This record gives sequence, C-alpha cells and structure tokens, in this order.
Amino acid sequence: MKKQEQNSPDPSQDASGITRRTFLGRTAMASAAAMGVTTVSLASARANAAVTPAEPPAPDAIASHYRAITIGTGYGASVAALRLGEAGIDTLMIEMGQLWDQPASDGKVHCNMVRPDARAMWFKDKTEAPVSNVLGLPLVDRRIDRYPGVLDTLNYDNMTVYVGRGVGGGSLVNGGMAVVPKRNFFEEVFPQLPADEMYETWYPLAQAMLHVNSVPDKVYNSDFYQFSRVAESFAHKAGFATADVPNVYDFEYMAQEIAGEAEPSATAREVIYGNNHGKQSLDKNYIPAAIGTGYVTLRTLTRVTAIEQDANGIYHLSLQTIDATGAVTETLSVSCDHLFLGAGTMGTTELLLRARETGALPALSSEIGTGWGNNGNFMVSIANGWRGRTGSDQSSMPVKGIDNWGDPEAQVFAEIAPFPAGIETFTSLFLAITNNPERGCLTYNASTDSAQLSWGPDQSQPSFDAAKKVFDRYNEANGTHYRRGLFKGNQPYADFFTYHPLGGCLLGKATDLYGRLSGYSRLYSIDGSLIPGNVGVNPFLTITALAERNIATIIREDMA
Ligand code: FAE
Repeated sequence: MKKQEQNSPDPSQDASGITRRTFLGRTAMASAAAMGVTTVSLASARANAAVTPAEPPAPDAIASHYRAITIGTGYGASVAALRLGEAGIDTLMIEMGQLWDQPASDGKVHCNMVRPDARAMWFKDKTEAPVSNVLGLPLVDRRIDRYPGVLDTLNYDNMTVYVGRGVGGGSLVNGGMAVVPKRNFFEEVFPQLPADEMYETWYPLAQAMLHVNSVPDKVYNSDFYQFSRVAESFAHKAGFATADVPNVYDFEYMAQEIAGEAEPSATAREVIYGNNHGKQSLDKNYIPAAIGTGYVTLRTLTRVTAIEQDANGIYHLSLQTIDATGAVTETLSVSCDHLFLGAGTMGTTELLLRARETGALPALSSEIGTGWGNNGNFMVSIANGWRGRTGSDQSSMPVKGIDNWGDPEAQVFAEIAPFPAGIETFTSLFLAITNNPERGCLTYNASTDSAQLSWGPDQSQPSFDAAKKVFDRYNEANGTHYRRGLFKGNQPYADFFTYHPLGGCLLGKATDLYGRLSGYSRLYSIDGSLIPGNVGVNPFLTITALAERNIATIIREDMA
C-alpha cells in the first residue's frame, strides 16, 4: 500500500430500573408521532422514485421558557434529558432532524443500503456512501430526492464527516459498536478524570442503559459472519490477536432473523441509513425514558441557529423549524436557565464558535474549535483470493476486530467490517481506529456563517503508517493483497472520511472537568466535542458514560 501523494427487544430490567418509564415514554413518543459500513448497489445511479417518504408531522408547540434545554438528541443530550427529567426539571430537547417512526409508502421507516431513497440523506441529491465503487466503477450511490433524511455528510477539504440526523442523532445510523477503551489509553487521553469511577460506575451504567451485548456462537457461526470468521483466521495466521466487539444490536433478535422468525434488519443490509429493527438506538431507551418522566418535551425539525445571554443570565435561543422540503415554516425563540449543548462535535462547536465570534457570548474560551480529531479512522480493503470467501450474505453489524493496540509501533484496532454486496466478492474490509496524534481546528467563517474544518492532506499519515504495518504483515502471512476499486481515488484505503469526529470543546480546556463552559455559568457541553480527538475505540459508549458522570454532578451542584 502506497500513500496517495495528493491529496428491540425490551429487556425487562436495566441498570436504573427505568423499564416502566421507558414504556411510558414510548407511548408518549407514539402519540407525539401521531401528529416521523457500506454496501453495494449494482443498479445504476437513479432515483428510487418508487417509495414516497412519510410527511413528517408539524412539531408540537413549545413554551417560551424552560428550566433546561438540550440542543440535539444524540448520546450526550439524551443522557442529560433523562437525568434532568428524573430530577423533576422542566426540560426541552431541540432536534433539527425528524422523529423516525413514520413508515414510508413501502411500509418501512428506514431504507436499506442497496436501494437507498430520499430517507437516506439529509437534503442531498445523491447518496454519499463511504464505499462508493465496485471494481472501480461508481455503482453504489444513487440519485435521491431531497428530504430530511437520516444521514448527513459535512464535506471539508481533505475530510468528510458523517453524522446522524433525527431523534437519536448518530445512534440512528451507527454500527452499534459499543466498546470500552483500554484503561491505560483512557488515562492518557483523560489524565484529569477518575478512571476508577469511570470504569466501576459510569461505563457499566452506559452499557446497561444502551443494552450492550456480545455475539453468541450460534449467530457468529452462521453464514452471515463468514466474512468475519475468514478475516479473523487470516489475522491469527499473521500472529495478531482478535477481540470481541460488543454491540447494541440485539443478537437474540438477529438469531431470530437468521432463523426466518423475525423481520430482517441487520441481515437485510440495513445500517447507515437506519435499522428498522434490532438496534437499541436512543429512541428506544434514553429518549422515551426521558419523555416518560413527564418533565421532558421534544421539539423536532427545529434547528438552533444562535445562542445569546441576557443581563439576567437567561439564555435565549433562535430557532428555525422546517418542513419536509427544507422550507422554513417558523422562526421562533425560546429561553432557559441551564443550556446543554449536545449537537454533536460539529454542531456544538459551530454554535459556540458562532456565539463567540459574533459577540453574542464573547467570553467563551479561545480553546473552542481546537483539539478536533477523526479518532484515527482509516479504512482498508483486502483482496483475499479464492481461499478467502466472505459470503454473499453478511450481517451489517461488525462483531470482531484485530487488536494490535499494544504494539507501540502500530497502535491499531481494526474492526472487521461487512461488505454486503449480495454477491461473493472475496474482499475483506476493515474500519481501523489508529492512534493518530494529529489534530485539526474548527474556525468560524463569517461569510458562510458556519464552522470550517482545517485538516491537512498529510494529517492522516500516522494512521496510514500504522495500518500499513499491520496489513503488510497480514498480507504477507496469507498471500492476500490490497484491493483497489472500492474507495474514491482508487486507493485500497480511505483516509478522507470519519464516522467519529471528536473534540472542539475539550474537557478541562474549553470547559471545567464536568463540561461547564468557561466564561459563563449554567452553560454546558455534554457530547463528543469534549473528547480530545481520539479515544482508541468507537466513541459513543465513552460519550454516554462521560455524560452520565457529568450530569450527575451538574444536577447535584448547579440545580439544587
Ligand atoms: P450526535 O449523536 O451526533 O447527535 C447530535 C444531534 O444534534 C443530531 O441529532 C443532530 O441532528 C442534532 N443537531 C446538530 N446541530 C443542531 C442544531 N443546531 N439544532 C438542533 N439540533 C442539532 O452527538 N460510534 C460508535 O461508538 N460505534 C459505532 O459503531 C459507530 N458507528 C458509526 C457509523 C456511522 C455511519 C456514523 C455516522 C457514526 C458512527 N459512530 C459510531 C459515531 C457515533 O454515532 C457518534 O460518536 C455519536 O453519535 C456522537 O454522539 P453525540 O452525543 O456527540
């Protein structure tokens, strides 16, 4: 490999005994709604006009003032909303995307990756799958109608950032991998945090709340994980250790899919455009539980455009509500005493930069925008040869990874990713998380009124170098080789996108050690923006655990 020069189920118990409230919340969400990896499509790129997406209902009216507001409904915001609601604090959650519970004309809420349609992407004319080519031909992406779909791409020079849109944020589109970081790396990343407390209290709580489970043999030994077993055996032959990758997809449900006893989802090529079944996204756990407290209100299809503070310390938010065409149907404002930014790394940092640079919140730290990282994301494709059948049926949920993190020369955790093309491809894909110390920077661009990411063409070099060491050895041991023709640029790797943007509002730099933003009181960041660029594993479990830790202290100390 040469571096390119140029550039469901509802378990009856959980950790906090929220089952009854979860049910109540689900009921509340259902009535509110009564008022919304990668794959290969061998079909040509044309709009899938056969399916008409649901018309999202107009959002409910909201009050003019709340004690607390969360911006966004991803992991951080959902944790905050549940705990605020449990504490009896009147809270509004504001989400720019829709509540995904309305079936389209095909009877499904989400589309799959083979025949994507308008539901796939946030106001795009074409899908933008990370694996875009088959044998060098751009056959994957399709023309689609513009619609408030579930996956968004933010395109910057040298880096595309994938994010989820809708109630549940990234949980709607992600691969469900719920991994606890290695403790020594966690201590390097967060030397100021009490690791004992994180590992004994907050990670276990996050795992229980999100229903994390591991793949049982009966599922792993099925045809749907042939792709993973073959890559694992090749890894072992090269002398690498492999590790289980826990997931929030319910493997008992997947077993029923495989047995033909349940509607297929992971086994039917659903993931980056949403799963219709099986996955414990936040709209199945934290969010309905929050609404079920009776203190939490949800406002959908509403974007926060600006934040300011008045002389009494009250925060005022400017809002825009849109319809399914993207037209603004209402502009309004709402205020609160305590404001939690949970708009994700990119959204939170942009709102704070805009507030600082336009003079609305001028005392915000100069650290905001710094410390951005791609979590060392780096994808690699390998041609296995005839001995390396990966199978035509592949589950969309990865469950194993090559764990080479202990090697200081090549710190790589390479998850074995599916390539569910529906045909035998003899190709293995890996989503590698590497220890890339490079950091980018987000700045406010006044002419576009948006945040701009600076990430240079060479900043993925450490990821490339580490991954190359691992996969050169893998290829040498197995007679396999790097496969071109899957990613844009025709490289056998992808360093131009990330699923895991982190940083921009770092814990202990732009905030105190609980996410309280410097320069203002009762203003908090509660999402991935707190994490300094790399956490060594997929990040949502850490975002959830950290949010649980921070909100417990914030409620106790700031809201009594
Ligand atoms: P996030 O989940 O991004 O939620 C932010 C929410 O805020 C979104 O719903 C936005 O629509 C909303 N929002 C943004 N701006 C505004 C605004 N101005 N006004 C109103 N609402 C706004 O935040 N991580 C893992 O750990 N395991 C995986 O397997 C995994 N796979 C992934 C696969 C894909 C395709 C993608 C895109 C991500 C994946 N991730 C995975 C990353 C993970 O989903 C992500 O780190 C978390 O979702 C981030 O959580 P936050 O709470 O930071």
